[in-house]
Amino acid sequence: MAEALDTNRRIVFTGAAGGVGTMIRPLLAKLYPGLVLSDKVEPKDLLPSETFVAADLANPAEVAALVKGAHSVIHLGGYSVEGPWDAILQSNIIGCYNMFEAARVAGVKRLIFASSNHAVGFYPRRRKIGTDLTVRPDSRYGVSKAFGEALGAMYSDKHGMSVTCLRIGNVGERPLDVRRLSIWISPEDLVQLMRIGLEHPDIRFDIVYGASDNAASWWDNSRARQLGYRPTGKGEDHRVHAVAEQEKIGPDPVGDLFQGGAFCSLEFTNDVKKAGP
Ligand code: 15L
Repeated sequence: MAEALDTNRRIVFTGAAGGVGTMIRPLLAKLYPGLVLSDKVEPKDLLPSETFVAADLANPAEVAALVKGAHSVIHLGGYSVEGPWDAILQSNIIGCYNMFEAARVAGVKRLIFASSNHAVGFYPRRRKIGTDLTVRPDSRYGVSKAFGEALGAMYSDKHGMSVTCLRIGNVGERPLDVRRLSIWISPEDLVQLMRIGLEHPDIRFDIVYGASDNAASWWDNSRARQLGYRPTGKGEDHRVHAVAEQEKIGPDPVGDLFQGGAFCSLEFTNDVKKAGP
């Protein structure tokens, strides 16, 4: 039987003070009154109605205290771009492990993990990809997201946790450039995917793409659709803006070939013909 939905249950939301967290906080709060926001530092605009618990993901005791009594976790916290190894290691590798392990110990039932397109950033733009394929990270950051997906699979298979990995493209009010026409997701559509992860009765372990209904998409998101995802954002509605912004950026001989864009060209020393599958 499907588990009864209690929207008042404790749902821990990490990374609440970050860019994406700030965009979706009000949307989630309307749906889940039991939402507990977390980050290293309290957001400046915290409302009296919002609950906040500070936690450093690299500190296992703080993460354990945060998830105690939680039914579900939305794990957006961590380093959100390419960075030095130690920063990625502390926030996204150790931090992500601390979160999954604390969630297991606390008996958390569902975990939504914010993965990223950069776990598969070296796939060429001309290729349409699903989620059932080898990861091709384009950065240390992308590797950390692939690690988080792998942790999710292990905690699901070994401990029965329901885990949904959202391979997020780029979240915002509209696509920022031509690449983002293929990977953009509106805050509303992202929350729709999180809702599926928090409520769908059939999820054991799933990876879906965090993308709106983009005509230029490089991703086969049929699993998300099967789970009931009906995105309302359409990247093409913003094409004129995206093309104008792209003209200001100019060409990137490496990044323009691959889905991960500039993350691929960062520190790149290979022959471009030998990169990617
Ligand atoms: C991401 O994963 C990052 O968190 C975000 O800052 C963007 O760079 C995005 O990917 C993107 O690929 O546009």
